[in-house]
Parts: sequence; C-alpha cells; structure tokens
Amino acid sequence: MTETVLSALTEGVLRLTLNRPEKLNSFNEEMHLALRAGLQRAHDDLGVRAVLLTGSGRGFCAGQDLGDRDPRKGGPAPDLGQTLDAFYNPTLRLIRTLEKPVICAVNGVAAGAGANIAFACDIVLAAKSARFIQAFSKIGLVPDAGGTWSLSRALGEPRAKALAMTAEPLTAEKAADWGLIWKAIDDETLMPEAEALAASLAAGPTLGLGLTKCLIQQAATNSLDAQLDLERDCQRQAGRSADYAEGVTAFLEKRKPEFRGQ
Ligand code: LHQ
Repeated sequence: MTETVLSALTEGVLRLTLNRPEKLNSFNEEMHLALRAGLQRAHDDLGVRAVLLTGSGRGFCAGQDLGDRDPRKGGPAPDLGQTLDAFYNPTLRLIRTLEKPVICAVNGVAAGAGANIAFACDIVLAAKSARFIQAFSKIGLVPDAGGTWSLSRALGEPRAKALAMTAEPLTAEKAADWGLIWKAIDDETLMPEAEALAASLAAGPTLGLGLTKCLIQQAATNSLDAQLDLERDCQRQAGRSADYAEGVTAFLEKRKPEFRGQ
C-alpha cells in the first residue's frame, strides 16, 4: 500500500511529504496519523534537527478529504469538533511546540486546513504558482487548523476576515508581500532552495534556534516586561550550550562553526 506521508532523514533534515497526489494530498485518517507520527519522531529523535514539510504532485494539500464526509450517505450530522480534537489540533500543537525549525515548501495549491497547516510552520516558502485558499466558507465551515489565529496575527482583522469570508485565492507572491509567508520562489527552484535552507538550519545551533522559536511565539501574548525576563532565561540557557562556545571560538579563530545542536 502507498504510504500517505513519505518520510526521509538526511543529515539532520526530516523530510515529510504528504503523499495522496490524486486527491491533492487532502487528509484522510491515515494521512493524519502518519503526519503526526512523523512530527512526533521529530520531537523524540535527537538526530532530527529540522523538518521540511512538502507535498507530492501538483498540490501541497487541499485540507480535509471531503469524500470521507459525504453527507449523501445519510446518518447523523458529524461532530467536526471531535475531528479537530482527534486529528488537526494535535498536529498543529506538535508543529508549534517542536523546538526545532519547521520549514514548509508549498509546492502547489494549499486549501482549507492545508493552507493553515502551512501557516503554522516556522518558515514558509511557496512556489510562485501556488495559491492559498481559505476554502471553508465555500462549504459552510469556519477556518480551522489555527487559521483564525495565524491569519489575524499576520494580516490583521481586515484581510483575515476578507480571505476567510470570500475564500478568494491568495497568490504566493501576495502572501509573501503581506507577510503571511517568507518567500515566493520560481517553481523550479522551490525544492532546491527549501532543501538548502533546511540543511543549513539542521547544521545550526539547534538549542538556540528552538529557544528563538519559543521566544517569538510567546512574544505575541507577553508584556514587554515578561518578554525581557523570558529572553534573559533563554539567553542564560543558550549561553551555557556547547554550540555557543563553538560559535564564539569559531568566530575568534576565523573559521566556520561546527554546531552539534547541543
Ligand atoms: C479532493 C479535495 C478534497 C477530496 C481536491 N477532498 N478530494 C474539514 C472537515 C472536517 C473537519 C474539520 O476540518 C475540515 C478542514 C478543511 O480542510 S475544510 C476544507 C476542505 N477543502 C476544500 O474545501 C477544498 C476542496 N478542493 C478544491 O476546492 C479544489 O480542489 C482546489 C481549489 C484545492 C484545487 O482545484 P483544482 O486545481 O481545479 O483541482 P481539482 O478540484 O480538479 O482537484 C483535483 C482532484 O483532487 C479532484 O479529483 P478528481 O478525481 O476529480 O480528479 C478533486 O476531487 C480532488 N480533491 N480537493 N478536499
């Protein structure tokens, strides 16, 4: 049977590829569980120092597989809250709490929860041909997978509400101009550029990068006072790391640092 998420670890980069291309990598239960297992491995395995998430074929991810939820089959209305609790929310939490960089290479259309999973990643690169669509309003749902949170934070209420209510596709270039993603890249250079970025982060000071991620995430809800204290605590921890000693030594010796992620 074909694997719904391809997983490969190379020199510290765990590449996770959503792999249901004939359905634009929309989520069925098996793919949910496979992605979660991959992200859990990233948490547990010291050999993983960065994650690269992407999709097979012409799409990144079209959100939930709507064929799995055919209302014509009858029966009671589904409990979609339970679907979020059981599947999407654990995945979102694994991405946000992973103390390692998560790079997302959006290789094609990203719709519904597929778009919002991309926005939860730390650094998002997208092919210029990719589109982001808050498809939920087309089927009577509300944005999920953290979409209301990430859109309103990155864009403010006016753009977040318009994207969510109209489901108008947002081009990769506009998403980058608006600060929703890091970069829009020519289609043919997306993967080489994403791989190079992931490799360079995986060779970086993982502890410091993880602490940086936590700090920036907490800044949104902290007061300046609380954030200054948190920076102090994290800097104390970073300053005791082997990678800090190596970074300074390499600087003084005018050579490239060899970080070990500790
Ligand atoms: C699909 C899908 C798909 C199944 C393309 N499912 N087959 C939802 C419910 C439950 C719990 C909580 O959360 C959620 C979260 C959500 O994500 S809700 C939003 C669900 N997603 C959508 O509404 C997007 C539906 N897809 C589309 O609007 C289009 O396919 C987009 C705009 C993504 C791409 O359009 P095209 O490039 O024109 O491709 P296509 O529509 O021809 O799709 C290609 C194939 O993929 C096609 O199959 P076929 O057998 O005809 O070739 C589609 O049926 C299939 N596909 N999305 N979500």
